[in-house]
Amino acid sequence: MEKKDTSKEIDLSTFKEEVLKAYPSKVAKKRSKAIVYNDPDSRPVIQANVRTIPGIITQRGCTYAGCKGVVLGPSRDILNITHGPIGCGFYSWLTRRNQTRPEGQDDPNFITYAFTTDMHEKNIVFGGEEKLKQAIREAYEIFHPKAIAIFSTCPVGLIGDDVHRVARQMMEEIGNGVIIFGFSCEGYRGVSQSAGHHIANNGLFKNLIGRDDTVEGKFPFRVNLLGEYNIGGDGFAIDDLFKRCGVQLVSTMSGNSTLQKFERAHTADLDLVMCHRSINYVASMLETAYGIPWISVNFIGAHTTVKSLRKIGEYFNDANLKARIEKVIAEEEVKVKKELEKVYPKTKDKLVMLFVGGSRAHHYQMLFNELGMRTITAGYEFGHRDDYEGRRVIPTIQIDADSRNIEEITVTKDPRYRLRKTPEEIEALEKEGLDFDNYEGMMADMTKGTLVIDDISQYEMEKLIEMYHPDIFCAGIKEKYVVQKMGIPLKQLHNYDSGGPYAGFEGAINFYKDIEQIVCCSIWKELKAPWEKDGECIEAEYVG
Ligand code: CFM
Repeated sequence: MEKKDTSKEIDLSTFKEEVLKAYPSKVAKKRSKAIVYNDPDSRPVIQANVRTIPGIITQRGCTYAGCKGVVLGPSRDILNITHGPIGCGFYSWLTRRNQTRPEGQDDPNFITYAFTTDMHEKNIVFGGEEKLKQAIREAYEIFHPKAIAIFSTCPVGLIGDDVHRVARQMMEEIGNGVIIFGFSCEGYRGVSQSAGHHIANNGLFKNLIGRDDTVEGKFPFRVNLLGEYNIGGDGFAIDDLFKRCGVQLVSTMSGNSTLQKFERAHTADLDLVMCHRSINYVASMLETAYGIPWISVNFIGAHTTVKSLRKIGEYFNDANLKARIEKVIAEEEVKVKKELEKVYPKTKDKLVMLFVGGSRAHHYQMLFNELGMRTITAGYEFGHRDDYEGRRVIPTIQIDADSRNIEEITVTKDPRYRLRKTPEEIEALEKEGLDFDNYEGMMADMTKGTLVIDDISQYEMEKLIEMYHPDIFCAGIKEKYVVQKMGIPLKQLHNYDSGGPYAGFEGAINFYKDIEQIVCCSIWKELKAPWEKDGECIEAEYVG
């Protein structure tokens, strides 16, 4: 494939019309609402979090993946059992590269295991509850975990197995203070993994948070980091920064987490929300029940890391803390600058396309900006309108049948509720630039006229590549080889391929190096798919 001269202006304006041509009219009408041209000031309405049209090849995963794989999966000492056929458990086993580091050699770490009830036809016909009970007994006998979580896959809901009843019964049968809780996170329950996040958040709040009032840690500035999953060691990089700055991390949800950290999360004084898509519900619940304010942060990108650290300093307003933060920033900025100077002339003006999950397609634009690269189009797999347009649009989002399917729990003030800051203090901090309970969304950070596409289809992705020849495409494993066969390098931004950490300053440096290697590698231009070589061309057309 011929490479375009990237210094030329790129005309994206014909894309939408061009891509919609191929669809039957009803599909085209629906897809047209999910493909919009950005305006960072007015932020156009985008269709998001609605069912994918049957027949379209989507990037999305399922509700079970969002609950088990994403939110609960990274915690190391809760024994997670998948109630379902073998594939669901097996394919959600460690492919996300979420890392963990037990403190002592004898501390439990169940992440390396895949626990599943392995339902067979007999269980589907006659019910799987007995098999689940047996699995719990066996797991307890062998591993003696303090907590067991059960995750429902599609057949569980279809045949009516009651995982919550089994959890209660087994908790009674086993005793010993073990906590057992279930999730109704059947794959079909929502339109994507996003429903699974919400279900998981409710479960965390109902079953774990607030169980232990112990206040521990040597630093007085106590924070939770929500929506950081320690992919490729990102969480470790952030932990390290916090330690150097003197910030006490009470709980990370849920990278490198433990049961105890969840149980003590309510003892923190500030919640930092990184991936708002997957966990904004917990931030709101912690604020309502315990009075912990929250702000959004982003540790993807050196500039945003600086900003996020300074926000923490502002909030606690302690001279010593602020000085430590500034010292760390000054030390790290030297290293970052040195690396950036080496790669910038090579990466500058390269074109990026980013289609990932529910927050990274936004957050990683910050790193690409640092490299002087241009994101001409981006989108989420399962983001909601607020992830694109900003949190303020939430009241205007229509609640459809799929959203009603997810339990809404009512959270009230806990007797331990404690105001961390008076309303006057919050107001003063807001004047200083701290933005509480808010995030601005992807559109605010993308330039005018760039393309924002929700739940991109494979066809649309191919069309983008054909028309604009990006220097790098960022997505996941399902897209990787299709894109690479088109001669465009694909960087996985879910599991980072084999790379990372990419968070914090250390992560930014890693990212600069990895991206420079990828976008400056000339091998991609040589790549020809077999059918291109043989001069064959296979094309099909929809005849509606
Ligand atoms: Fe949040 Fe995530 Fe993401 Fe996500 Fe995910 Fe992920 Fe993701 Mo893959 S929690 S929304 S459900 S940042 S697994 S660590 S990379 S799609 S953009």
